[in-house]
Amino acid sequence: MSKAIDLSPVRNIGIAAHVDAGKTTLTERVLFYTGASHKIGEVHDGAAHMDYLAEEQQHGITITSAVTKAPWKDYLLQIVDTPGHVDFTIEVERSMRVLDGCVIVLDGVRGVEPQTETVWRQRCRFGLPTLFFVNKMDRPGADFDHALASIRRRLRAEPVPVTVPVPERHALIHLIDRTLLRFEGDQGENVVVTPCPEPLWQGVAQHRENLLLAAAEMDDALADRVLAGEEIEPALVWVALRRGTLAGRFFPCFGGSALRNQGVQPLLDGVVALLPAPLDRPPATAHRPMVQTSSSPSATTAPSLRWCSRSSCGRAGATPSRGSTAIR
Ligand SMILES: Nc1nc2c(ncn2[C@@H]2O[C@H](COP(=O)(O)OP(=O)(O)OP(=O)(O)O)[C@@H](O)[C@H]2O)c(=O)[nH]1
Ligand SMILES: [Mg+2]
Repeated sequence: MSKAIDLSPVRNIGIAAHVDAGKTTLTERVLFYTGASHKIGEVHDGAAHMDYLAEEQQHGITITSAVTKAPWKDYLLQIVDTPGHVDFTIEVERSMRVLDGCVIVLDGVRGVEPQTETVWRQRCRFGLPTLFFVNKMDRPGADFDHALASIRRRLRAEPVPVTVPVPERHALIHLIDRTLLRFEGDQGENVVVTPCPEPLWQGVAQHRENLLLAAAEMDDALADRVLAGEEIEPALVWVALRRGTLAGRFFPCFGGSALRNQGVQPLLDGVVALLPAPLDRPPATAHRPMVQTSSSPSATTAPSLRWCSRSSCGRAGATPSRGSTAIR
């Protein structure tokens, strides 16, 4: 008799972004912090575990999607690192079919870029609950608020910040817990959590307010308490944020710098708390290809059918006719 597997602690997530936003660098940190790998492999050294093809290591770019497993606390993450280059966009598309949620990585200097818009459209097609990670906050010119504004303007989506980077202190402010997080040790493996000092908190108080208002949208009782100015327990905020994220109402945003080992562990906490388990997702639907049978009453009127693989569609004169079925 087959044994039932509990899927509630499983998170099937993809990492998607414009080329060079830092997806593989981020995934390498995930492998290291979760203990799935004993050392961090850097893309620029041609040593990233996720870029396993010789061509990927040689050129420092991801070409194929690669999947890996990593345990985080009581959860199991199954992560797909996708390529960002436009030539390999079909790799992102085929990965999204098997995912339950995704993390879209932005470059903190550039914000939303052209290929970010493409992966956003792909994510919309599959209705995937999504978090953002604003990476490269160590770079001169990085601007978290600008990145959030670009999500609003170019993707027409509502970003809700959860962690706000403080690059000059090599730290993050956690808006739900009201804490300051510093990443110590050679590779940022020790997360030191202290209450957020008042002067720093003043700078992010508006973000906290926006976060609470977003959470309040999902829960009337919580809304009353937020409007009354009461202190809200973090657990309640997480539950409301999860509800809004799964419903696609808003998109929690985390910040940091994967290369400098900052901000990855709180992102993982966000992934397990906010993104869906497989059973939280609606069942996948498959489309039965139209089959022409002589007994079918519509057979004589049905448009001509032609299976069209991606390669044959690309050939001159192979434009799919009405009613043809693309196999992807
Ligand atoms: N300064 C800085 N550089 C970073 C950061 N994260 C990644 N990089 C660098 O950005 C470059 C691209 O990083 P990747 O991780 O390969 O980016 P990617 O999104 O996986 O790239 P593709 O898969 O080819 O689209 C590498 O040189 C990284 O070292 C960061 O947080 N800060
Ligand atoms: Mg990559």
